[in-house]
Amino acid sequence: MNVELKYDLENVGCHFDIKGKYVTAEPYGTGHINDTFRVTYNRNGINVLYIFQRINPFVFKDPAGLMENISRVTSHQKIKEAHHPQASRRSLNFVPCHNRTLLHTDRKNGTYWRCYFFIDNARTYDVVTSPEMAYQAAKAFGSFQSALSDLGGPRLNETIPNFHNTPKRMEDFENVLDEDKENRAVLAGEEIKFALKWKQKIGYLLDLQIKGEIPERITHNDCKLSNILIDDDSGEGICVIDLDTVMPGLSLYDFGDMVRTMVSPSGEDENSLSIVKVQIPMFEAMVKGYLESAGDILLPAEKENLVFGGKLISFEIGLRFLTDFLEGDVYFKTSRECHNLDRCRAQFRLVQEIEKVEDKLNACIE
Ligand code: ADP
Ligand code: GN1
Ligand code: MG
Repeated sequence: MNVELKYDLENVGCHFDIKGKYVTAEPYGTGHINDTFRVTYNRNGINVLYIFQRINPFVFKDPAGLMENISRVTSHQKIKEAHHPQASRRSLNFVPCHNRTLLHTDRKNGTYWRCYFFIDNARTYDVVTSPEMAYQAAKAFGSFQSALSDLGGPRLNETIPNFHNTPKRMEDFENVLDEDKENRAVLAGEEIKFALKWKQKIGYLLDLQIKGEIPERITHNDCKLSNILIDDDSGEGICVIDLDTVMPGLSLYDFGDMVRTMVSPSGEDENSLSIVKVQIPMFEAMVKGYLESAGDILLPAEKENLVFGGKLISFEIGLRFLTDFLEGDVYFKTSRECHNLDRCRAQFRLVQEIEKVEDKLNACIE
């Protein structure tokens, strides 16, 4: 169904403290989880844009805890960026509801909405187009991690428990595979074999954490290229978005997701697998950007495992796509048949491509 028609966005907007008259709304972005719209209001003859987002209730069970995290994180970013001439574009800004809360609760449908000021003159990309873009995006994600390294107060809420616990993801996969309720395992024989073969490597980062070699940090946990707004004029990564999974994690989960989404010229769901490959200049640019902004906070074991982080997260997200394919596409939005299987194949191919050039990639870090 067309998501635009599912919601009365003008009515949703009535709950937020927006000045002006509703004009129009359109689905926006390429996120797999929430429903996002760009909404136009007319205020004294001038069009003003907002982002309305319906939080996916199947995925996020504690919207209040999630918004508490985002408020704390964006407030901290604002303190750090206070003197920047473009401060208002460098972190997300909410439009509150009339009752001053940040979420509009639609009790009838059991859903939650939020509204952001639209950050203009910037966009997200699904595929990296230059080393400069990889550098800028990685630098911005690194600054984000670094800025949050001194966030005070209690531990952030875990908005999705065990989000990057790869052994737990493997357990979920094996349960879904045992059940094979959609009879799809037959379509994914090679991928299932690949997943099971990787099983002995997936606890490595958690083991390093237990040994105290890598620390828990506040991480973004969804550092894909399309979660950073790139400024149209300067090309700078100006605003890290999609903060729903900001919570305690490992820095290598974030760097790993950057590798997953920035080294290959292919999209995440590329079905010509020969296009999936590692472009060393992109990796070099990413390492440079990330270490420039986060290098000072990282420990040696974190720097030494950047390439492993890339492999692990590419594998883990591939495993999640495979699990969802076997389960009947209940989690990630899909727009074609076998979409999740295609996504899985592209991630697993990337793991293999990274393995082929691992030594060269490690040499870039040194
Ligand atoms: P999802 O959780 O579904 O991935 P995102 O929070 O990533 O949703 O938002 C989806 C898209 O909406 C982004 O890729 C981006 O293009 C756009 N977007 C989100 N927030 C803003 C904002 N404040 N200003 C401009 N564009 C935004
Ligand atoms: C989802 O929301 P979005 O599209 O930015 C997913 C990530 C995956 C990503 C794969 C909450 O991110 O974990 O890595 O798809 N988010 C959630 O593209 O599961
Ligand atoms: Mg997103």
